Amino acid sequence: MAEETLSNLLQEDRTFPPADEFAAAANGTQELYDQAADSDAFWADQARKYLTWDTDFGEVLDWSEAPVAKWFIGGRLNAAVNCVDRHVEAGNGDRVALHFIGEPGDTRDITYAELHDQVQRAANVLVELGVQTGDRVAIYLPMIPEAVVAMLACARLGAPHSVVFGGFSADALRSRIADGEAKVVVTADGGYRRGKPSALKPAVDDAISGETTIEHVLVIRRTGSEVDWTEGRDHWWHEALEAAEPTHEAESFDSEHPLFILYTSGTTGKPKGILHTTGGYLTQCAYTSHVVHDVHPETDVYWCTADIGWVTGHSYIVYGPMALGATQVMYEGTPDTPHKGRWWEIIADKKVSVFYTAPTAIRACMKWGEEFPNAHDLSSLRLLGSVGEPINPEAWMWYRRVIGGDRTPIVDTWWQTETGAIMASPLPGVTAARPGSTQLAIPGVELDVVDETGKSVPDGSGGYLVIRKPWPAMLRGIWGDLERYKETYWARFPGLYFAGDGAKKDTDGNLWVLGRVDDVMNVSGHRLSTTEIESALVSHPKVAEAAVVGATDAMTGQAVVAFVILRSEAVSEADEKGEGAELVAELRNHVAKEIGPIAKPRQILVVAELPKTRSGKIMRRLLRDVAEKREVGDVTTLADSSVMDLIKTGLDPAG
Ligand code: 6R9
Repeated sequence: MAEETLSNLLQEDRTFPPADEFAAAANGTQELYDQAADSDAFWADQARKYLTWDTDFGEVLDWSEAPVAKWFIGGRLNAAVNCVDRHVEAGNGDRVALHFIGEPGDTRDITYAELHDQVQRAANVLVELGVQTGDRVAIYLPMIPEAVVAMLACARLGAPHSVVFGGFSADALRSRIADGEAKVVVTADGGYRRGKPSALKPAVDDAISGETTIEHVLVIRRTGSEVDWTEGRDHWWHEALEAAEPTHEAESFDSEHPLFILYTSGTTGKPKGILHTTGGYLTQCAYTSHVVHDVHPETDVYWCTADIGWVTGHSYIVYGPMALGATQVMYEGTPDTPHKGRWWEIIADKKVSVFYTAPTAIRACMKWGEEFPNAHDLSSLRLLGSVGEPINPEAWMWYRRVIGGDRTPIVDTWWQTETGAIMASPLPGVTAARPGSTQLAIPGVELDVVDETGKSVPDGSGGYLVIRKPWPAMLRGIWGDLERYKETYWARFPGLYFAGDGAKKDTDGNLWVLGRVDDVMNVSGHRLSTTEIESALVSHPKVAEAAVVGATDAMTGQAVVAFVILRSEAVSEADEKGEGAELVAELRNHVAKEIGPIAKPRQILVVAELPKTRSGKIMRRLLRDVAEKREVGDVTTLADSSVMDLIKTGLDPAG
């Protein structure tokens, strides 16, 4: 399959050299690649160029405790001051930081001066609630400005935030709170989703019922819906901020002070708390916002459509653009509420010039049709970006033609929660783009594709994507589990960071990322682990065993397909009452409740057996063949080779 995709991709020879006008004004330059030859000196320059340090650093990189890096040794700074205060001090307090647009149509423009006020007050409130430097604060919010305020208030205090995507369930929130031992959770009564208020507070109440580390809950009023209230524990955000001291003196923290934890799916069921620290992370976020997104803070209106609950929201809504003092759009809702032209209407209205979104969204818009974007004036756009999964050349071409008016460069940016910031991308104004290729490592980063033995493969062939040298925004570990960090990323190829992605280099040395090679799925740009969903299914009383695979899906990249073996009581019950369809619906909802709606399987197939090796490992490769309606591959290592026939004949032909 990967081979097939690849031969298509490698025939892709359309190139799009930068327009002269764009190149003349671009932040990125060819010289950056040359300057990066001495990478320590290069990163030291970027750190001093983009950030304000209260104490300058000495040594650039300390790799003596590899694979845990330390960057910008001895340097001290405050991330929130870098993202807010210094812009106000420089006289840009009146500049809009956020053009907020709520799903129901309410709008709010928040300047850097207003943000400064809010962040200071919120920091004071957290202190009053007992939050000290180093304490963790969970944030469980919709896409509203207070999410940014809460994150920056934590950063200001040196209290690492742990943002949990608002679409996750109470159970997911509970396990993340427990793993990070968060002391306070910031939430809202709810948010607007597809035209209706969608409650959040009940999930928090549920997640912290029983034994918990949470002492206080700060609640933002967004929808005005009724909420249950626990006196002494729950506090209204607006009341607390109003009563708080308006100023807060920020402290500087060590460059390696933890900035946040963000949970992401791994190959086992337990999500990994990815740890990021301050100086290196912020440097690479600001640098890439500047040279890859080409943000010109005085003139651009930038919009990244990601949710704050994913790393893209952390790095390219909060830390990168705000370190530069950019003006951006923040939108609460979905792209098709109340109509399928909503995004394009916002771009025309706010004159958005730089737009960053995901291939899954682009493919959905392609399906809805060109008439929606065509109905709006998109001429303000000058640069488009893509992130989250491979973008197929057809979607790339559509994006450029329909959204970019055949004029804008596209940056296809490869990176991960773990890398913290963009690692590979064309540099707009410098590189000639290839539809579907993430192209080259950015200046300062060294990527490679290696074979099974860790040897670099020649141009024109494929293998595993690795990173050869430490980079400033790299993760500093997995929260509370250093061994798992070493094991997951550094054990496969000693001395190299293994990203978990398969990739190819074309004959010109361009990079084509092909997707995950481990048991992690990528559904609409969201990482989900097969094991996590299997565990959720097996937690249902009617399920005996489950195997989950990611099947190629034209719309979402991959889709979750589950194979379940029912407990015998459930089988006879379903047969007798002819309630198979109801049971499948019940199981899909169960997964949504356990993990969140994005993890809902597209399809659940009830089977009598699962294909297993003699050592008992489920052969997901074979199930993927079934899910993708292909000829089933080699079954010789199965303990019982007739199992696949049983599965195929047992399946309802409508599947
Ligand atoms: C930023 C983000 C990381 C995984 C990564 C890869 C896939 C991201 C991509 C891409 C091809 C791109 N991925 N960007 N694949 N081309 N431009 O998405 O972080 O949620 O941790 O996912 O996403 O498979 O390994 P995260």
